Amino acid sequence: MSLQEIKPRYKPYSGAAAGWGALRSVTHFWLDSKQPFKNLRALLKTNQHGGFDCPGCAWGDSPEDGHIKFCENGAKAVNWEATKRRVDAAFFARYSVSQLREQSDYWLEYQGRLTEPMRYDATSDHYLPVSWDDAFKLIAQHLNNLESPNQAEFYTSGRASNEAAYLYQLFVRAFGSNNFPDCSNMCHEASGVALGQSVGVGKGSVTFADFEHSDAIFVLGQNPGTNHPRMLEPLREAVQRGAQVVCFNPLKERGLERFQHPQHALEMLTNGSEPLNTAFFRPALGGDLAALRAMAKFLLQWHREALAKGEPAVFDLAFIAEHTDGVDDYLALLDASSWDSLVEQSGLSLDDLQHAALLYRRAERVIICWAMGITQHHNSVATIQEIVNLQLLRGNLGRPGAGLCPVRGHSNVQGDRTMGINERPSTAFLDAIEQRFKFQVPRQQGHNTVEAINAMLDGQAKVFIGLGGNFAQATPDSPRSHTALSRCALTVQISTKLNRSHLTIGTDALILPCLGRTDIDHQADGPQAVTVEDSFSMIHASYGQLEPLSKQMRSEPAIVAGIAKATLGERPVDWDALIADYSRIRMLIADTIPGFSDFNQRLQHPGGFYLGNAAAERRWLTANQKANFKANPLPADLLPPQVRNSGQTPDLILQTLRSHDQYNTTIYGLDDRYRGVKGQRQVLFANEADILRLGLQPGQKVDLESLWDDGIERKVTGFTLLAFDIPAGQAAAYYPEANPLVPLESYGTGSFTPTSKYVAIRLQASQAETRIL
Ligand SMILES: Nc1nc2c(c(=O)[nH]1)N[C@H]1C(S)=C(S)[C@@H](COP(=O)(O)OP(=O)(O)OC[C@H]3O[C@@H](n4cnc5c(=O)[nH]c(N)nc54)[C@H](O)[C@@H]3O)O[C@H]1N2
Ligand SMILES: Nc1nc2c(c(=O)[nH]1)N[C@H]1C(S)=C(S)[C@@H](COP(=O)(O)OP(=O)(O)OC[C@H]3O[C@@H](n4cnc5c(=O)[nH]c(N)nc54)[C@H](O)[C@@H]3O)O[C@H]1N2
Ligand SMILES: [Mo]
Repeated sequence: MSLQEIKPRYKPYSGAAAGWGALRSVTHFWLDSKQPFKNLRALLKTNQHGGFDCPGCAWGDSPEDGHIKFCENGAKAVNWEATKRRVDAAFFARYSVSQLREQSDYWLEYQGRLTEPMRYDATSDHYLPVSWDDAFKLIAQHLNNLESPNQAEFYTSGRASNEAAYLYQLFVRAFGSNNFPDCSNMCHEASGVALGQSVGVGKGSVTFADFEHSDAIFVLGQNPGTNHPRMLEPLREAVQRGAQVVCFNPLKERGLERFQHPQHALEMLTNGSEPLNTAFFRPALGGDLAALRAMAKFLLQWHREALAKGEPAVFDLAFIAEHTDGVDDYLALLDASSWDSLVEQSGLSLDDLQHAALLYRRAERVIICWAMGITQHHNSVATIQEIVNLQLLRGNLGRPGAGLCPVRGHSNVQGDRTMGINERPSTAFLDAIEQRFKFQVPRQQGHNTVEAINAMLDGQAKVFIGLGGNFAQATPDSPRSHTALSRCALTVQISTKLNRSHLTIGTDALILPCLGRTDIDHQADGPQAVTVEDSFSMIHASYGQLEPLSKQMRSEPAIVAGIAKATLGERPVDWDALIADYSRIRMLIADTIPGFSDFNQRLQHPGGFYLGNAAAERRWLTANQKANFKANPLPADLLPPQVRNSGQTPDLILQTLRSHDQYNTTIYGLDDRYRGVKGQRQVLFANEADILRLGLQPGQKVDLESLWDDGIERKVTGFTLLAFDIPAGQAAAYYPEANPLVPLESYGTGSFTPTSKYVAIRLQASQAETRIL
């Protein structure tokens, strides 16, 4: 894709997911990288032993090596990173920061790789080159001048390797803070919180092999065709061997309906495609808690009927008795829930709910998968605990082919948490760090993303350091998070590509260019590997394959070590020695984090090693050493009181989601193939009946305003209305364009995750010119 103007178009897509469309799209990105042959060689090393871990999603791999293990969107991610285009000193001399701010997110990242450290110069409004030493000194000066270490925020995005993340947390804790806002706070935080309370481990319990043994795979609030394309293969295989794939999604996402295998020539040529889902339910936004509860209520009814007739129990009574706590309260809650309330809140008919329950009951081994459609809601923790409740009733946890599968986003977001990127670390973790490194670790809870934004807005936090990511665009309430960053004394971005966070800056600002997954990481003792953890708790090594574009780029661990050494000196470790050979970092990890003993040796094993999961072994690391049924009340109303108190009634409830041509805030192109959208991103998907009810027309431009009772106006303008197959009362728009609408205070109970999938909005015919930023 070159950055040409494409005429906006919209025409529903009739093809299957993957297949020819995917092949065409990949070829574009390949050629556009300016080094197609090198990248092809690199691509063949994706997710292979001795190759690199795909910088795309966190889906795991089949343990068998040999066959090709990348997908269309993984190929896009690789070609996007491994481009020959450079954003160097000459680029920053050409454009002032104000000029760059006028460009779209798409344009900014498209310009290429950041190749040398830069410091903002307010007088000229340009970034100017700075030496690495001066950059590190500047950071150290700012940090050491703070009144308290808690006046700095240390953000992490989920691509950082285990080695980088471990050093980062060690440095920040030695500096004296637990302020670790991270992308996980906006992503699967609710899964970690809910699973931790329910079953004692905040991670998925299944591995790749479980998908081969499952009788039913439920996919809730996830769009794997775009966001985890490699997951389509096990789903397809499951359907082929007669297992059920049951989807809960308000949108009929193409990847969940039909899938074509790009490596099966016959299927491609004959246009044959596998119908993927065997049942598709379209709940209300945020309606999954009620839907899951209704399924459990049906199971309870059938269980009682079976016992009355002397038939085998529906529940796994032995499992419940031996392993769980709280079942009585939970069953009482099911009895107390009215069918009417469950139907109303789920947005599904009683027949549908019964059908879903029946599919669930008929399967002996069930895996439930979920992603952002579940986690980015007000009641996400309760919803995930309801997933667990359902699974506990039938003992669908800790046996082959059954379990819990929160499908993670960023390729190492799970590993970063394991390494201690956590604003609320466990006492055991802090004790281990304290004992190993002999310094007093901070015990005070740190800031998550929402708290970090508030601290910067209040002027409490003065330094922001971002280890990857795009804080300015990924966070909610964009104008406020932009103000938050701009109130800092210093903002530092450790990045591969230019984005809006480099233009949303404090008084002092630095850009520190780092190596990506595909780059060879040369250090004193030779090229280094890093490690990552996937959604199935598999740890494996990643070796960059391509010569870095510039000698001035540094690896993430080296940058973190450079900042640490300038700030703390040789305390608490010899930072340079660790960087010369990362196996020394892994030895420290092995000393302090459970499950990593003999880390360096076990890494040699093809496919890596499994970290283990106590819940999968039916060992419960909860306070009462049981798996807990959690009897969370159904919310009285899905609409939060702050919306009701705004005095206005919403026209629609909006979810913000990803197009096929983006990776979070990275926009690869302006198309969303499976939803039929071309050349545009400022669109609002809505039901045609709703469009007409509101006195508007499909194709018309509208302004969107969100409702909250704090008097702040939250608005985006010039969105094109697209009549779409979406349930009445709902709307969808792309993230990050719609982020200004998400109130900072609108977050999930117990998770602090912004409710990106539940925003109450009003629509108005637009006066504004469309402007894509
Ligand atoms: N190519 C590509 N891959 C990616 C990413 C990317 O941007 N691009 N991002 C990565 C990251 S960080 C993440 S977290 C994952 C995200 O992966 P997904 O969670 O698949 O991402 P979203 O686009 O947010 O899609 C959410 C899905 O949930 C549905 N949904 C919304 N609300 C509800 C609801 O209330 N109930 C139900 N049942 N469904 C609902 C939406 O219709 C949509 O299909 O993907 C990762 N992989
Ligand atoms: N409204 C709304 N908001 C959301 C979401 C939503 O669904 N709706 N989703 C949320 C979710 S799930 C997530 S995970 C967050 C994502 O939030 P982030 O992780 O902060 O955002 P990304 O867009 O993934 O970050 C992209 C940038 O990362 C840098 N980068 C890429 N690769 C590397 C690397 O290897 N190293 C380093 N150091 N930098 C690198 C590049 O400079 C690139 O511009 O957004 C959240 N925000
Ligand atoms: Mo994510």
